[in-house]
Amino acid sequence: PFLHNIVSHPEFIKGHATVDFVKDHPELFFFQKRQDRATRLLHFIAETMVNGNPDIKVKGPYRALEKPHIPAFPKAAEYPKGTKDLVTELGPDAFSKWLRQEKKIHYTDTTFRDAHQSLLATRMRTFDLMKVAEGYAKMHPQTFSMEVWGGATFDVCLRFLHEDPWDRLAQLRQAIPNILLQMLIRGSNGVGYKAYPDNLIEAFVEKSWETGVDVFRIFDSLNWMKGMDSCINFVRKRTGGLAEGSICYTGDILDPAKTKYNLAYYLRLGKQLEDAGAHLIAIKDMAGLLKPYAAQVLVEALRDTVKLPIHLHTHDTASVQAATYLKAIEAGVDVVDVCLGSMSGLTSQPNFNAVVEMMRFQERHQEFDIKSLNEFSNYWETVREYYYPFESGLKAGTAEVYQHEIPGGQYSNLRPQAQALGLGEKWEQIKQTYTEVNQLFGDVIKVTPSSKVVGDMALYLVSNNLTTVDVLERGEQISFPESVQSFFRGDIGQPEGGFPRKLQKLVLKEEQPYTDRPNEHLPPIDLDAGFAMFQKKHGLNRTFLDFLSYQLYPKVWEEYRQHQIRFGDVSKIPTRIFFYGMRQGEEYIIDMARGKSIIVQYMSMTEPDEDGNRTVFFKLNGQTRNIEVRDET
Ligand code: 3PY
Ligand code: ZN
Repeated sequence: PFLHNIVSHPEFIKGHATVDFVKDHPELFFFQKRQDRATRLLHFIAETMVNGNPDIKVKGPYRALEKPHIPAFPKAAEYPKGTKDLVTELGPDAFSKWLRQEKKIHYTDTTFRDAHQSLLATRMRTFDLMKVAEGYAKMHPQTFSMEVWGGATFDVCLRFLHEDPWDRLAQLRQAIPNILLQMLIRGSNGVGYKAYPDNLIEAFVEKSWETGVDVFRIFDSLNWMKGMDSCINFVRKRTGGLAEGSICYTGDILDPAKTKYNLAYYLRLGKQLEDAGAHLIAIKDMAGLLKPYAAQVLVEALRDTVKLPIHLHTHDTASVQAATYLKAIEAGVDVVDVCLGSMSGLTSQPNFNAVVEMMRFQERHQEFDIKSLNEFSNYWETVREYYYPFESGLKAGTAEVYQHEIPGGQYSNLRPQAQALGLGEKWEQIKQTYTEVNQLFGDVIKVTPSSKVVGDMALYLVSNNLTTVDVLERGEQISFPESVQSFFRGDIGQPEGGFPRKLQKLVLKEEQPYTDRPNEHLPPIDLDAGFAMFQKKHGLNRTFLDFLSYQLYPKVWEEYRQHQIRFGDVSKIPTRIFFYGMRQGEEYIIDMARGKSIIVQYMSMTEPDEDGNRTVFFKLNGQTRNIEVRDET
């Protein structure tokens, strides 16, 4: 391996290797330990069985989990042509014009991203997505796009699922070559919670496109154009994809008492996004506040103001958002975001299957094979059970959302966060405080990361028995949460109407805020040199995509890498085993790579010995294997 490391080194290939070459490159001595992949996976399973999956609080016995039924599709058939083919044929600008004059309503299926982000704390694994990706693409090619990437999925893939988000995207692209794949990107914040250097975002956008993203839904958490401009540009300049500029919707345009975010405000933003080069405009109703009659007014006016197609996104937290879609469709909206029935509703998107049926026999109806669409929904109904520890606990729609305005994607996270802080019983108070913090901050747009700032402040106040009145009266003595300080400094941009001055002073104390782009304060990264250093540290077989993950989430990536070294590619482990381990005698086939599978059977485990270690016995392809695991329970 040493010789191989030398001759495959980029500098060696370029002929730049000098006498000090070996001395200058310690990575040449990193040899991947040849521990076989199967053993590493057995280690992970044994760990899970002895100590439980650290991401869930429950350890078996678990609910009866059935095997999901994979809907039928013609495996040997070619992929029918879809929107991806049309963009390739027409190019993004002409495609945008085509969409704008389409009579039929179009649908984005969010099942693979926002639906599970909003219902199951983003925990859906690649394993379960891949089981139905090809079938869906072959059975439902008239879907406008599938939202499959970005938002919180990037972070959660690495941090909790220990899988590579780029690998997920590449696999999905391969299985879905005909339908547009869509991602959510937080403008200058990428898929993170803070601003990154411009050239990092540029490289990220370019690589996302190369790996499979077609539609980039770009938003800024304060609706600040300066947070979106450059990202729209990167999509236009670096990719052949579509830049979708977002208007984040909050408040209620029909409420005469709410003057800050009124119709004129949203129309101005729509025009600015068009001028900035967007191919589509999204109305991103992240909390589900856009009521039906407001949608009618907004969509009509927006279509009159811009020449671009309008794409409507909502969350069904109040349970009336199908009515919003109906009014929006009547008003001429071009695409709506829905998700398969069993993953829909509440903090997720409206029900795809039901909305398709709602439109049947109407002039804008888009034909779908409803029987098959229902089968896909049934698949997710079974799979969803595997993830029950991540359910938010919300059982029915709630009109409270019109007061607290908590985004759907945050709702399923904030509650466990509160529980983890021992504030589970104060959930009512937290929602109320969230509402008050929003007013204290000057009524801000709340979506990642600004929503996290409001959430952090609400949790901070409740856990310290403080009120918003205390903050204004005794703010000098309060040391505010880091995210709140960062927000008032200007690190995630400028809110509409500016920051409340008095509060800003209380939060920042002597520190000075700034009002220009946070990215202006971040020097560009030397990507070539940085990548070379990264490879030096982590080995030559780390790719540029790994390097990008590392740049976005350094600590999370390093932990992911350690996990991978220890346990291998755990994304291949079936979900039931991944979370809950195996039952005695049970046998499973695990597909490790194309054409390579192993048969694993769990036999038994010993009691802990005097050092606290248990031995777990498996059969691997019929041969007994024992794995020693320390019992930490
Ligand atoms: C995200 O940024 O992850 C969101 O889903 C915002 O709505
Ligand atoms: Zn959303």
